Amino acid sequence: MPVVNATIAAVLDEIANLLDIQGANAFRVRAYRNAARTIGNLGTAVGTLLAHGKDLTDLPGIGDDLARKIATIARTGTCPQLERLRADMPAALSELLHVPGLGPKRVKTLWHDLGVDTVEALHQAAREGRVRSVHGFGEKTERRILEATHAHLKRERRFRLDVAEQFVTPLVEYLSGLDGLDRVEPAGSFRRRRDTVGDLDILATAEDGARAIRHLTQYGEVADVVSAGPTRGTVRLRGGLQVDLRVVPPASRGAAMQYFTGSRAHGVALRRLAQSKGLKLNEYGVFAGDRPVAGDTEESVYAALGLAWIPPELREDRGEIEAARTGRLPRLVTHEDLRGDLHVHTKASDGHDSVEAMAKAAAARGLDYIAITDHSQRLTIAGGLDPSRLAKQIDEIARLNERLRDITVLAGTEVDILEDGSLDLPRSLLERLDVVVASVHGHFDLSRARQTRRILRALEHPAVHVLGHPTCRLIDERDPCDLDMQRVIRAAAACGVALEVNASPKRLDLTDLHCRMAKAEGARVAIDSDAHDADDFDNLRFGIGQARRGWLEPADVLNACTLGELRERLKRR
Ligand code: DGT
Ligand code: CA
Ligand code: CA
Ligand code: ZN
Repeated sequence: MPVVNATIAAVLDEIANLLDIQGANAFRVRAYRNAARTIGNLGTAVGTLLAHGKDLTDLPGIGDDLARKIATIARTGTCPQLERLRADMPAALSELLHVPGLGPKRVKTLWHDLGVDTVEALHQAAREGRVRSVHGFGEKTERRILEATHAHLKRERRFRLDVAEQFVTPLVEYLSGLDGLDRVEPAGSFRRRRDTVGDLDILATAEDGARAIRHLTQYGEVADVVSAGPTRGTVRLRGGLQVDLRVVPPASRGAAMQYFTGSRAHGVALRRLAQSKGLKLNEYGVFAGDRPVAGDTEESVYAALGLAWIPPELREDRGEIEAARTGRLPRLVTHEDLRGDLHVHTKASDGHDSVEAMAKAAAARGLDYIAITDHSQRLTIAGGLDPSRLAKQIDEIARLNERLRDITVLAGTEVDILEDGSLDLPRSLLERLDVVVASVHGHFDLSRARQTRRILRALEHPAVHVLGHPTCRLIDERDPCDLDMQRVIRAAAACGVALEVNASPKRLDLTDLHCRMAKAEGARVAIDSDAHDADDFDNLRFGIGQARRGWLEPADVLNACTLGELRERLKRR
């Protein structure tokens, strides 16, 4: 049974955390953390690499010892070292590290001095005023811990779309392998391409439902079975993701797909519409009295209600039903509409591949152009380019274009927006570039007024073409900057600057609602991979999902136009 990369990364992270709490050597801890990041970012499953005889020590920062451990984890989902660490320490300690503001040092202290080993115990200790008595913790810290643990205990656990996808692909393949279990397809928020999913909903058809559900419970990644009945089963996979499988007869498949795709709000609105027409809609079909009038396909269900079929990404009760009724559904942008990618890194800064390798990878995926946009000098940890290195890269790209046939490489930069809204490179150099992406990489916590002013100033800079990852959120890691997005989007429209939908599944920034706002204000959007290695071009599909959720059409997307049109638009700016 394949262990997905996200699980391997989680195991490595847990080892790092437990070692850190034990007070192990910092280099050792960092080695595990870096390995977790490397594996988590890989485009190909480790199991597949190993099956092809690849040597894991070719990956950056992975030596013989780590490679052996990773191979063990890829086979078994765990490794002896982790089991030893877990046996030595309370199980919930790693969970404490997920409370904002708590690092390994503090967790270690709280554990030793107060015996706190769960989030609940810490919350209780803070409530009783015991935390402030610990050396290095004051009243203020205690109050923050009280709030953070409260929020943590209340929050529902969600999974990033790309992490969920790593589980979905092998699971669907496994389920489809059972004779008589057909048309296995994800529904729910996963099908609607939300940026995160709470659980996975899978729909399939079968004559013998109970047998199909039993097959699910026998899947190798299942950690525990929550329920297993004749038409529905729920299991929790290793790593915590919950899966609902529903099995329906073929005649109800369309209605069930519609029902379990949701969203709830969309479903409620549809049922109301059905009622107003004297019909009844449920997960088995559309009925006039007891007579079924539709249900085998989704199209038939929508048609019975007088509606065009609505793409899943739009099903949030945000006006899509009215649009489907009046023939005004948008022609949503697709992956095939993208002609280029305007945000790409190379090993000149913090990417892993050369300009040429990135160009070839993009060409292989059918793109006509990419812009190379390495970091600028201020980002020293990311190997940012100073003016002289950037000037050399411009020449390198010009030479490369003479040799390349299938793709054009544009010279660009991802220039840092400094704290005051000025840019990290001189204007004269920026004006030599084909594409200037301007992004924030620090001072995330300025006040709303200052942050907004900072971005507006950058937008007004005449050399800027794209505002990179506008809110700087990292899903599950960093909240978005406090920004007046309405003003930012209006200013972008007025200045002719495109707003990025950064397609990295950790960012997905702009979000769906901001895409919609951009369209309403007449601002263009650029759907970019922010690729750091060749495989990252495949992330574009996640950006497409958000853009579609934001009702965007090809005309709204800057990099859905031809190279000729793009050059015109960049010049006109
Ligand atoms: P999630 O899992 O939180 O990311 O979001 P969903 O949309 O996947 O929600 P989930 O898994 O609770 O249910 C899947 C779909 O099934 C949901 O979008 C609509 C449908 N559904 C489930 N329970 C109900 C319900 O009680 N009422 C209605 N109207 N629909 C429901
Ligand atoms: Ca779900
Ligand atoms: Ca569900
Ligand atoms: Zn960036």
